[in-house]
Amino acid sequence: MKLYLRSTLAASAVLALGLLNPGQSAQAEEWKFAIEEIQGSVQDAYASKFKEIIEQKTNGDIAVAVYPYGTLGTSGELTELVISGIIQFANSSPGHLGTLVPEIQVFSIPYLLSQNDEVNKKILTESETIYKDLAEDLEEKGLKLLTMYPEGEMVWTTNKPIRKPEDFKGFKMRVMVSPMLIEAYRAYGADPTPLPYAEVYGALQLKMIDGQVNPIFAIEEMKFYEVTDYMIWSGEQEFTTTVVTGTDWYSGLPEDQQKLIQEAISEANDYIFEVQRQYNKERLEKIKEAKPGINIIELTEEERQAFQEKAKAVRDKYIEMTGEEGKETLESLTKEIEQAEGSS
Ligand code: 6CS
Repeated sequence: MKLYLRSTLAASAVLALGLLNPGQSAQAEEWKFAIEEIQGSVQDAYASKFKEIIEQKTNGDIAVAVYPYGTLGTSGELTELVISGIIQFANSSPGHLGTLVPEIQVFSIPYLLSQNDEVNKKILTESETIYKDLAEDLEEKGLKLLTMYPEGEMVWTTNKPIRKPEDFKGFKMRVMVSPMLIEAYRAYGADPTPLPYAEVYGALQLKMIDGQVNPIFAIEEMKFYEVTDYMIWSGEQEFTTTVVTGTDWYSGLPEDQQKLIQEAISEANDYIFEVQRQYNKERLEKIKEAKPGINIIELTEEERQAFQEKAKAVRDKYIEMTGEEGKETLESLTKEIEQAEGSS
């Protein structure tokens, strides 16, 4: 186990792990799975399903403890704990992983993934670009990529209507801590403000930022709708996440346990695609009930095109940041998406 930790917060998570044992039997081996979201979220549904499958398949010989957001640290710190082998699994979303693995930010390029859910499902579970090229990039940092899945379309929640790039002038838009996302909102003409997830509500309330972007289920459970007046669908992006484990830990496992993990990942994947769809649908109704005055705006095709046009520059920025290898990743992923769209 690598014991070097880059942040003191991550080190304090180690202490928290000692104190926060969610109570498994003393005999059971325990695998720890940290998520970037709170209980009741899409990531929680996935991790809970994974837990259920592992515990059932091993008759409880292996227990999985799920640690929700807020118990062990920020997204970046969770990734660090996985690399160090202190915890075994974590969600690590591209929007946060970009400072460590710049190539993964391909998923932060607006209007890259399809508008067709089935196409995205196929890409996120089978793409060679993801499971060969990007997986190698992660491997170099000590992370084994187990899977990727979508969590729903990103929706802007704002304090004013945004219908065209000019409306973003002087607008402080909160983004995840990713250089690509900063470039994306800069390209739209906004003033991007990277902040950790836990600070978004307070920053909106105190008017330090003017808006944020996330899938509907998150807007509901994090109560962002309480402190913003508009929900705007721009069609720019699907929120995606990865599930990672530590390369050192995983490669030290017996083959049957590696197989068990792969099976549980695949079963949990089948489950989550439907669950995230349902969560996003139901939570929109909850938001409308809780705040009937919320303004719902769906940008027209023409309005979306203006943002799409601006987003073209973001592809060049990605290549600038990642070089020849990133260029190949972007091209091969784009080709795979087009092919999947053609045969859907
Ligand atoms: O906006 C964020 O930072 C977060 N959004 C979601 C939906 N999940 C995790 C992530 O940290």
